[in-house]
Amino acid sequence: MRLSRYFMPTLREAPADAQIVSHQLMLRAGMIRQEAAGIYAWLPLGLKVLKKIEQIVREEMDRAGAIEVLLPTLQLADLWRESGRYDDYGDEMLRIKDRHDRDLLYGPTAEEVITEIFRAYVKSYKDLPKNLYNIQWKFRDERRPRFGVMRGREFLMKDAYSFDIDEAAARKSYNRMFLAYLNIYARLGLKAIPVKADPGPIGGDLSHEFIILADTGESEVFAHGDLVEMGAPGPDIDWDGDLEPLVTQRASLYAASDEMHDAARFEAEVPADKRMTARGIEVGHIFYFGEKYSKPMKALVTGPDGKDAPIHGGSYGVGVSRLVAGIIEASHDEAGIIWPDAVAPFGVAVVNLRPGTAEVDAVAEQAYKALEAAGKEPLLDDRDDRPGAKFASIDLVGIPWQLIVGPKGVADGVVEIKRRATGERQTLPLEAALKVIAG
Ligand code: 5CA
Repeated sequence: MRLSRYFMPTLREAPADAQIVSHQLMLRAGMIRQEAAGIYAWLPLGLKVLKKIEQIVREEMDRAGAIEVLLPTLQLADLWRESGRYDDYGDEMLRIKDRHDRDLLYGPTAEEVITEIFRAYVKSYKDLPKNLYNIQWKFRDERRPRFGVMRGREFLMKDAYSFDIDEAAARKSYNRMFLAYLNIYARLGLKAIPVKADPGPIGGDLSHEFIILADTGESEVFAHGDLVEMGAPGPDIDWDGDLEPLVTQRASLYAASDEMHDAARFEAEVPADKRMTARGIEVGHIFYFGEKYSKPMKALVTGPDGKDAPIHGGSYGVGVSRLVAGIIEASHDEAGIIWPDAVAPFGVAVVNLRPGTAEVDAVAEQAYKALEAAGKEPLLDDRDDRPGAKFASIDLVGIPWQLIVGPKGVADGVVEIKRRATGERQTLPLEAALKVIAG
């Protein structure tokens, strides 16, 4: 991509109402534009990052044996009347009427829709287990949408739904998702802590939230200071064993407490010198709820004994659009965003310091083409601008590498490369520079 033809509307300053760093940086980097409270347009750079996160989530769901579907954003209220949640859900549900005066809603989640699909086709225990997932926009009419895409009203969620014959099998499905979640966050370069959680309006008796630590987070985590091994399932996690953890030993500073919602009990059990609280961002939430939806909605399968029984279900959410902000909270400096390579909108910026000078243009073009051929998704900064302004905007948008081509270097047969995360610079002949970046 040539920056002179791209659409990357960076801002020198963030609007005053952006309170947290990820919101400020997403606005300044030209990633999103607010269209209404909690409703955002995704601009090219933001969309690229969103799609990369979405793809990592998709790959890990597929690897864990879940199967992708695409559900509609609008749902029939009658389905929610069947489960009993239509009235319970309250003001967060955006209710809509169509021209026939039918009650619809913009889905805040999809347990009812997926249960309706499942019961239409699956009738026998022989077809279980099944896990269907969906990456789709959701709407929750949050009382206080804030912090940009961190708490939006419209947001992108991956939601997976498991169907099993009994509780033991369902807990295995739950544990597979638990492990897949650890793998997702590890690939995104995040340290996410699983915390036992309150199932809230989704229901059920077993639930974990996945929290990344950040001072600006809205979730409070009670933790103690022992080192724990993550990646391998925890003590209460029995998993199939055929799904390999990507991180076999990720030492984390914090073991999250099971008593997140019961601070008093927690404090009684953990010695004072090991107690601490931290703030964090909830980037995923998984639930085991058994027959909560299958019973009222009559999602029954015939078991080996010939009897029909409701399936045991779970649901598993990842906040895909929230993760864009979460990664920025975890990875930035005074100059701007520092994208982990896995989700960077471009792998490298080729910064031409003197566009219009034939020899400099030639080297910049050569670098750009080589990096494109190597699959590094280069952005060619061919803008007619001061070097300082170019560096500032490339640092701001967080591209992991810069390859800088200027008249002096070209005369000496070298270019400069800079790693965004460390600021480390090297001056090298072009071929050697390309090797460092493209591996
Ligand atoms: N049905 C279940 C699992 S599929 C469910 O809806 N879970 S949830 O309510 O916990 O949402 C899943 C994830 O979506 C959350 O962990 C969070 O990361 C993200 N999320 C929830 N509400 C918002 C919001 N208003 N803005 C951005 N992300 C959100």
